[in-house]
Amino acid sequence: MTTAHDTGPTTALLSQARELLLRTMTFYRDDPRTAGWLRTRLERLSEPLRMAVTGRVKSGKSTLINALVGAELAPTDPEERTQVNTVFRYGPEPRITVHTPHGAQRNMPVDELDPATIRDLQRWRPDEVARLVIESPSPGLQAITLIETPGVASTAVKETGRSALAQILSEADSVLYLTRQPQQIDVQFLESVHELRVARRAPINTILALSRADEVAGGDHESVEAAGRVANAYRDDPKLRTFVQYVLPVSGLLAQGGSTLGQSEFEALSRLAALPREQLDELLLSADRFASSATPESVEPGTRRELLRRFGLFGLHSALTALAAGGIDHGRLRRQLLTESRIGELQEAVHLQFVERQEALRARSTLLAVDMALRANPRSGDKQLQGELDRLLSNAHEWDELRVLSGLWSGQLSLPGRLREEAERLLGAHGDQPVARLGAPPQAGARDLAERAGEAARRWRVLAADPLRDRDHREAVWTVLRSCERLLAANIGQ
Ligand SMILES: Nc1nc2c(ncn2[C@@H]2O[C@H](COP(=O)(O)OP(=O)(O)OP(=O)(O)O)[C@@H](O)[C@H]2O)c(=O)[nH]1
Ligand SMILES: [Mg+2]
Repeated sequence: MTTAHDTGPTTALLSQARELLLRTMTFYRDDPRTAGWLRTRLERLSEPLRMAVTGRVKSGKSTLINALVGAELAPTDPEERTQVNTVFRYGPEPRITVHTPHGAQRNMPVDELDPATIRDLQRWRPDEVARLVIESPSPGLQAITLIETPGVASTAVKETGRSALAQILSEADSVLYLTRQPQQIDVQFLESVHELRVARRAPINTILALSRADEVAGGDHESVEAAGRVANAYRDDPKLRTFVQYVLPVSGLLAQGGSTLGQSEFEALSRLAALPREQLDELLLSADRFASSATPESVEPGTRRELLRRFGLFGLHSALTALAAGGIDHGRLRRQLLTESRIGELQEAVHLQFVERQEALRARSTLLAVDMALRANPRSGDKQLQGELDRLLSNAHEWDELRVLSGLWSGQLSLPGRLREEAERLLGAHGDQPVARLGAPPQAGARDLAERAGEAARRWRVLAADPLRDRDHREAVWTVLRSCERLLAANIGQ
């Protein structure tokens, strides 16, 4: 992060939130459970940002996590699998820790992490295991910790009676929500996230991924493109856009396949691609035929079944067509699968919306922790902490920015096209850094940035003075203006 960002207003917000958390800890110092719980929240501030990967049962959460981590760690299965919150975080050595519902922890020594071990642990019941923490030295986990939650409306969530929502929000700073196609149940869930007291004032950042995109339109060669069109349609859906910052299609399976493609898999695929075209086309007619056909013997059915599990029919189609055309080596095939999966766009969205905004997101989680502690343990003398919490929730410009952005996206606020684009950019929709907000070239210096911020501030000041607009509109314009002024202040005199 740049210096300007480190010393910017968001950092001030985070340190105020941290300060309040410390004071709340002192307030509950004679209550070890609450103080201990608050201490874990404090420790999280020095760890990577936490993103919950949640959504419908079987929406491909584990597969996508593997793709983001770059290793097959999370077990993926056709039957309902992930029953407990599973945290995937960076650690220098592979390690698994089991947390019980009563607060105990048990370290499980492992030489290597493999899905089978994790699968066995995930089979434990939620009343035996509250959380699994998987540590891996994978570089994919250095900037962000991923938390898979049981699917929305899954048996685990129903059985324990815990709301999926409460679980997620006490665990994560941001949410990646997966569904193959948004339905009422998804909208209800996203809406309820938004209606929490803290979230009403400080919106929770959410990306919606239309998952398993390679299966749209029957899994043929146009599937991922078709999924892109579906995502575009939802991008303009006012109801969804009230709750989510970003909508995009992704195929976790192709991404996982691309990021973990092994040499023996590449060789088996190459042998298949060398078959006469007609034989290959026939083999690819259906998943059944591909997996169980007696021929070709050069790649036996067991291997074909495994290839089908790993890449799906669409992935096989795409890989074999590319290999049959020739000139594709292992590295290129990996890149092709990754491009088709559209994982790069998802990673970029995660970076722009979450990693770059992490100070504001961490501040929100910290305030949420204070709110939860105060609500769960009311006692005399807590009014002052409550007042301070309310003040931080009401006054932070960061929350106003997020609210105006969702107002613009959901259509509750309207601005003429060009102004709207500029407002979105200045509010940080394309990245939190000053260069992104000001639409400046990456190498722009502080002076250039200050000039751009000054010009933008002048333009928005004129708009803010327009008396004909309604209150919401005026407030939105004021918010953009304040963002310009902050950018100006951060870059002036540097
Ligand atoms: N074709 C295709 N299949 C996928 C994709 N993602 C996941 N799958 C398959 O869908 C099934 C479920 O995938 P998981 O990743 O286990 O889904 P999940 O959401 O973690 O499932 P639960 O944790 O049990 O709710 C597996 O058989 C995966 O191979 C995808 O992008 N494309
Ligand atoms: Mg899973």
